[in-house]
Amino acid sequence: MLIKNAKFVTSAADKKGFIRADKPVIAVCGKSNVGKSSFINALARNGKLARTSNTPGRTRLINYFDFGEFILADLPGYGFAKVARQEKAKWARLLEEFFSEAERISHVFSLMDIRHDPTADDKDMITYLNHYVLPFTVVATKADKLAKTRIKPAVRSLAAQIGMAEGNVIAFSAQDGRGRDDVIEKIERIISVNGGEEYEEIL
Ligand SMILES: Nc1nc2c(ncn2[C@@H]2O[C@H](COP(=O)(O)OP(=O)(O)OP(=O)(O)O)[C@@H](O)[C@H]2O)c(=O)[nH]1
Ligand SMILES: [Mg+2]
Repeated sequence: MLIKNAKFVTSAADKKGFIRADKPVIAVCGKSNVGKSSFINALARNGKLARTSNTPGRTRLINYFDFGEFILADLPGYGFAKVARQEKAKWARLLEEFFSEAERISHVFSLMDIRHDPTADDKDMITYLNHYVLPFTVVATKADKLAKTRIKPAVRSLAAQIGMAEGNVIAFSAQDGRGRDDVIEKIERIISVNGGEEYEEIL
């Protein structure tokens, strides 16, 4: 699959803003600063598509990007301590609404930092995805920050801690492009599924 000219579509602050797409919508979730926007930019090969930032909690809206054959939804990050309680409640409601319309979401990329153990929030997110019976893949971000020999053991450890098969965890780096091909291959499989029959098998 060739990705070119990925474009920003729209932002949604609430349920009314959710889009009804005629192609698969794939969500990207993870804690603040884990690299969600950078992941999207790396797939698009466009560093300016999604806004990235050193300041965690930057993306407060759901941002949709059209990749031609599919849509990526950049979800606001969780686990940012400095956010006010009211803001957190708003976030929770937005995500709840988003995931509760599971039939509109073809897949979720759940991003976790390859250097750290999954946080309680990361584990909650996995529980949540399982609860809504959403197919997902874990993307272990910032792999360039580990020595090459440590990448595989880190993936294995991450997979074990969240009770997933190693094959469902992809080491990724927005910086050096590691894992980009694996993610695209995964997306190809997701969008080639038609009629939902194969989904039932996967689930
Ligand atoms: N070295 C390295 N840095 C990365 C990588 N991905 C993201 N970063 C850096 O991590 C910081 C956060 O990246 P973002 O992509 O903005 O993270 P985010 O998950 O979208 O953050 P929020 O929108 O705040 O939830 C930025 O300074 C990025 O440059 C990566 O693969 N390698
Ligand atoms: Mg972001």
